[in-house]
Amino acid sequence: MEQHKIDEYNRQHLATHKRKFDFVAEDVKDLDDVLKKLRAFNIAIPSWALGTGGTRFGRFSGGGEPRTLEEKITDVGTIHALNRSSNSISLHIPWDIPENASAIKAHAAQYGLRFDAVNSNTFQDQKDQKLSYKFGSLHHTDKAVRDQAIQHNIDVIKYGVQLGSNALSVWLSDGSNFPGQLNFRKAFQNTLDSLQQIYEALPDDWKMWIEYKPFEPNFYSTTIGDWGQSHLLASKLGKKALTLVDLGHHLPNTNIEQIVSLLLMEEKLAGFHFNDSKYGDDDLTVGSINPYQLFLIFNELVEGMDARGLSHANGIGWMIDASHNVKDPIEDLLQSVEAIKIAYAQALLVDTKALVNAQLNNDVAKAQETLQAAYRTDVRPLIAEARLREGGALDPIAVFREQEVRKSLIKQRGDKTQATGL
Ligand code: LRH
Ligand code: MN
Ligand code: MN
Repeated sequence: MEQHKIDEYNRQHLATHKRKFDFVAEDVKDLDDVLKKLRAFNIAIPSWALGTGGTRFGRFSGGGEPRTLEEKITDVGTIHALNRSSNSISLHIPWDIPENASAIKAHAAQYGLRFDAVNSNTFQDQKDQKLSYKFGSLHHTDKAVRDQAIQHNIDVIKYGVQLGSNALSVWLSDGSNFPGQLNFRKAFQNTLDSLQQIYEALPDDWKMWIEYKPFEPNFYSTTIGDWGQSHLLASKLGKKALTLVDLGHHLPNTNIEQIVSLLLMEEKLAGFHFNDSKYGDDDLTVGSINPYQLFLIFNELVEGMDARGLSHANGIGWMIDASHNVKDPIEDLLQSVEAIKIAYAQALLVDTKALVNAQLNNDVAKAQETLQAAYRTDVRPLIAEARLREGGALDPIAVFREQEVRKSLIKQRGDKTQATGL
């Protein structure tokens, strides 16, 4: 994406933007601070989201999908050039294997990208794999299978070290499909023991993010099924182990913002896999179904991080985990990043003093008014302004379409490409 094309688009639309920006900016108390925070905020892009996702019933490629890790990085580079808020990429191994780490690192650096958490995969069998994960990996009844899965995680850490990453993200599909299939206690103890061995291989400045999920692919029990089980493991393992919250990994109506608040308080919040859902782990575009929930989560984050004097931009993993099956993946990711920034900006606008007063006085209506006043503010011009000041596009999707980026990707890569991943 050539910078002059972005600049040209911005020049043409500057007057309209200015009018909208001035209108909303007038009522923002700490405008400079809000813009500074929005400019610093970045969200990692998962390497598996750049191809069109599928379901178990089918997969419909959109064309021009990245065929290699280099091409995936190039696409993240396009996203980052447009929104200036996606300066890192998270790899899933072995879907993406950085064989030549220094060349991959240099390719990413060209676009101003670094590597976020590396994800291990012991939920599928790979072609030349000796033992099967059909009945689980780190929790398996057979020590040889556990050892194989432990070794895979250690290999993933090694790749991550070469890339300059500093976190290992572990999601296990381990569980059972029928009552009686599994001894819960032994499965949990095996998992803990396996994670302990992986934990020992973590470099000093690394973290282990433990993801939970209530069901799928197992439909009776999941060994790390909820935040309690993840937190139990993380607290037994030690300071470097933390709980990762994937928004899609909750039973319907779970109060995710409350979970986030307590994990943050306990210094056990690893970060997020952002997505949205109506039914289960739908992996829909962030903010497409329940943007109010997203805002409430950010409200807890801003409040909790400010209380602990934490920088919003660092210290927590911000990552998208979605892989859409009908949209253009680049447009989908641009929308997701935008939705996250909208929720964040709205949370920054909450009148904290008024909210604290309302809470102290048990003024329930005032508390709701205060939150919703921020939520119902159209903050999009603030985000556009922050993006503009970083050199990004006032409207990233409009530029992507105007420049016919997908068309040229199809021309370069072909119409029938299929990226590795989900
Ligand atoms: C599991 C999950 C986990 C995987 C990713 C591909 O549902 O959220 O994070 O690594 O999907
Ligand atoms: Mn996830
Ligand atoms: Mn998921």
